[in-house]
Amino acid sequence: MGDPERLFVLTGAGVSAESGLGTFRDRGGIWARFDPMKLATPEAYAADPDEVLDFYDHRRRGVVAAAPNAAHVALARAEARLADRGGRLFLCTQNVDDLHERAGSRAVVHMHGELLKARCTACDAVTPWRNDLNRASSCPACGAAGRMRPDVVWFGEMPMHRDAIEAALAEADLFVAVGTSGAVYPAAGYVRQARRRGIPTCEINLEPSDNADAFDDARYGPASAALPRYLADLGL
Ligand code: BV8
Repeated sequence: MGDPERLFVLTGAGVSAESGLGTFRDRGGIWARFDPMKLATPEAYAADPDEVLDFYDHRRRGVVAAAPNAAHVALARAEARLADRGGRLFLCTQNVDDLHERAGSRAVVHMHGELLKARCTACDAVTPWRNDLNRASSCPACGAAGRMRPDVVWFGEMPMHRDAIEAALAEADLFVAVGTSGAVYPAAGYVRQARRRGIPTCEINLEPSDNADAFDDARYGPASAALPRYLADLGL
């Protein structure tokens, strides 16, 4: 394979695992301990907003306290190196943390939203938000109280930035998935879209993911070691 010019990277919770943020589907993971249907759906929020807001408050505190690891840093460095030689690294993350940004990545597409932002369900304004949210929280844009929710994508909601993601998939010459189980759609389907275009695909994960057979290359190990090594092999 020649040097990639248009690299599409999809990241998942495994990239942030070594920063101390829990993954979802591993043994002891977030969805092994909590029912996602009771915490990460619009119906759950309508039925019991306090419980849903508490769950996200706890996770937001974890994100604020965490720090990027070597996997985040390697991706930021690769983005800059590829840009220097006229290429582009499109970083699409399912993660709601801000560790890619804090490692120095400039253009991060958060397809499942961002935990450090809140959205007003009255006026739709999105506001940076680092503190707890509760039913007294009011919207800085319209003043409505009790209408703020985490700006994340719940099950049954439409993922964000779909047009930019589709456009990047259509022009990529290498697709790499890192630290994702391949269990949640539409993200889990991107590798097959890439394969249909005939471009090389690689997964970097602790163990084979649910759709490991869809990739034509794989590197297994902790992302903090396997990803920098892989990017170095690409000259990035
Ligand atoms: C939608 C955000 C319609 C907030 C989350 C079939 C086709 C299409 C859709 C569906 C379908 N069947 C069902 C659906 C609907 C559903 C879905 O996929 N359900 C699944 C469960 C079957 N999808 C949706 O509802 C989505 N919306 O489809 O809209 C649509 C869309 C497009 C076009 C037309 C119509 C919305 C989904 C949003 C879900 N949001 N949460 C929050 O964080 O609370 S889910 C959650 O899973 C996470 O947030 C994360 O974003 C997502 C993916 O998880 P991963 O990142 O992969 O994490 P996981 O723990 O699973 O895996 C971690 C991996 O890392 C493991 O493999 C592990 O081995 C590895 N690892 C661990 N440590 C390390 C490591 N690897 C390397 N190094 C390490 N150190």
